[in-house]
Amino acid sequence: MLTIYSDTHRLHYGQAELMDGKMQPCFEKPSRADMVLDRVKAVGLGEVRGPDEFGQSPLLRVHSAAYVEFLENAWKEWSALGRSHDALPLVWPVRGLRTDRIPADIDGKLGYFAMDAGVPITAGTWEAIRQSANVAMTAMQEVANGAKSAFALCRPPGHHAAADYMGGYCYLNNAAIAAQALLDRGAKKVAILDVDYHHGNGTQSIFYDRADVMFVSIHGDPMVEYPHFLGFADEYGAGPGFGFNHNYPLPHGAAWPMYEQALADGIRKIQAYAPDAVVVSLGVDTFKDDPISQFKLENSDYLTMGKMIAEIASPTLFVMEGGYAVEDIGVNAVNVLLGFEGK
Ligand code: OKP
Ligand code: ZN
Repeated sequence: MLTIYSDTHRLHYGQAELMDGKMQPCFEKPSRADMVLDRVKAVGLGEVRGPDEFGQSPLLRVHSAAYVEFLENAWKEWSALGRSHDALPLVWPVRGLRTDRIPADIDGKLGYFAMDAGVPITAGTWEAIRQSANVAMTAMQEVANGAKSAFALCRPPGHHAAADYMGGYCYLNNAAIAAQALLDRGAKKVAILDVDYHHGNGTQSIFYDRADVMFVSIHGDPMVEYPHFLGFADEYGAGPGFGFNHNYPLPHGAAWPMYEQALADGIRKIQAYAPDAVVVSLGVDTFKDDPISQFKLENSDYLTMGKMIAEIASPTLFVMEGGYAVEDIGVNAVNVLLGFEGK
């Protein structure tokens, strides 16, 4: 399987995130991608190539122009005030506050375009997220051109990012951008299977009212897990999209037997949909030792996961999302790819 990877991800490295009431080193860090790349090479998964340049048009197919412009300029506006630490939002337009005007100053903009404070913007963030989307697009192109599969080793991840907001370490929604690009290249139906531990709220919201993208997600129950405010089982889609969204919230402590049932059911939904291509939002924070997650998957479960995904028998684009047990992220992510290839 071809892997697309860019070193540019290194330009995005937040200094700290607020968790459990204290500032801590960011869990979403460059070594995550290094470990996955090392494992891709160690097992000889296949060729590794850099991304091509796709410009802004594929981003604008899923994100608003105002949001993309904000991402591009945020660091400039922040640093122009003499600030040198990471830009972080601190105020949000919740119930009853106005969202009909975009603030002019950077503190207002950060809140307007974010769902939480887990999205530091640094000097290199724009270049890193742009290239992360290019990585997804380049791997997408391979699948559009007839490859059975490809692996987009994206960093930072994307599935919490919606049309006009960032959140949960995510800025541009790489999987959504790739899915839309597959449609733009002639696919009639694309299914997105999100196996990251956290619900892919951004991806769901982008395609919620559409029948040409089915979204299936297995994740920690939002009653007790981030992102808290989306990802429940009764979210089936809206309007023409009704019946094309399927959430499988699972309790803390869920191990493979319970996970497998949800995955098998989600895969049946995708098979019945008969998509022209599948995009897998590949997060491996379902691992038992993940420092911020509460599922109990083992290294070998990821091989089985890959085998099950292969049974969909559709061209498949894997897009890297979360996974914070850095020692195991490479083994787990690449096990899914090896399992898919029947190894
Ligand atoms: C990004 B991805 C947990 C705090 C969670 C944000 C998690 C973002 C995960 N107590 N903070 O889905 O892996
Ligand atoms: Zn996650």
